[in-house]
Amino acid sequence: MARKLKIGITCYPTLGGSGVVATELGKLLAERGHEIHFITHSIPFRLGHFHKNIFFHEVEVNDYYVFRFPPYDLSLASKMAQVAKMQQLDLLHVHYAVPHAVCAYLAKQMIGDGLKTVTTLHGTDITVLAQDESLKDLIRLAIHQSDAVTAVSNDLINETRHLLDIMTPIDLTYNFVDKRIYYPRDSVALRADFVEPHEKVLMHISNFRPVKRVGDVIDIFAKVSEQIPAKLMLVGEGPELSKIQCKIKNMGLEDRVVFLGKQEDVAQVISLADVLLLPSEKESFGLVALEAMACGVPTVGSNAGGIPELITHGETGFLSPIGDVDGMAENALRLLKDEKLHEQFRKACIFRATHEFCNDVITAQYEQIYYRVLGIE
Ligand code: GMT
Repeated sequence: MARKLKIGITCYPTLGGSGVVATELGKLLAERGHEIHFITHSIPFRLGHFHKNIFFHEVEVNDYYVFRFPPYDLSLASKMAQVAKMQQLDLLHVHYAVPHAVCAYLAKQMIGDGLKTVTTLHGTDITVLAQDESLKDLIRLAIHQSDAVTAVSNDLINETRHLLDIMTPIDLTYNFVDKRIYYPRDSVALRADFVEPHEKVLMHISNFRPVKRVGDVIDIFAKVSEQIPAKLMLVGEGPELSKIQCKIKNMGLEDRVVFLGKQEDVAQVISLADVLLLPSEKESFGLVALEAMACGVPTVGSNAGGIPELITHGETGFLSPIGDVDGMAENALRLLKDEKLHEQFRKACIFRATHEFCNDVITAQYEQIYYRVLGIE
């Protein structure tokens, strides 16, 4: 049996999908007997209960008066090196190239080659930051200096190669869900609090960034609710929220839209939905669509980025070109008007989520990558 590892994990502990994936991965690795050290600016929001193999090391930023901008990146790099030395870490697994892979590179320079680094690319670090010429060389350096690089979809691998001209190997490690948490929850009583028995529920969950095209969500819902009784549930918060609230008011949809704000128990909330709407402009993977899939909820959305690798068009959801709100509304109606079709999709969703994107499979893939960089067979 291969030896248990001591792994440092750095992520944005409060940010969307990448933070969720990094935290869940740490928890699962701890269950498999590895010792996990989170090195982040605050406790990851999905960390949950105490586990004997999980430790948290807070990155504190010194705000000396000489600094116009407190140097978070340097504090993080120092903390990584300090924890690696004290805890004798085997490797650092960082999520996001900027600044985390750069900080890991600095930490390695301080510790020596005994410390290995693994970088997981999640999307925005490449699709947005790598467009910035002034950052390109830095991101390329961070990727080249990592002992292994993984990305959450083939689309993101291709984009990384294309934007940064990177030819070194990148491992594919899809996002995953813990099937012990993400399964169809009983939502009969809860549903009655929000909708009438004859109404269908459409849901959108995101951080309300422009890239999520939440305006399209409202347009799709408006078209759907012209034809069938339905409610739209919006989950999450972010920069576009007030604009979206105005749009809903202007379109006279207030009494048919429910705002749930940020929610912890995503599996329970998603289980309320009949369809998830994800019309994003860009999406390297679309973790929320996987969370919905595992709960038996098909996605209607765009075919942006890595979404088609996750959602099989015509089996676990329907995908249309970005901005095609008419097509998306038609697809949602197809599913919502036909109970037999919806049930068929529901079953296919659960099967695909639990077989292709399940925690055991993906955690084992990460483990193999760790052993490979450490030269342990
Ligand atoms: O989508 C976001 O705005 C959040 C962002 C993040 O960094 O958490 O999500 C990215 O990483 C997720 C986890 O790998 C992916 O599921 C999302 O598709 C990806 N977002 C984008 O590519 C826009």
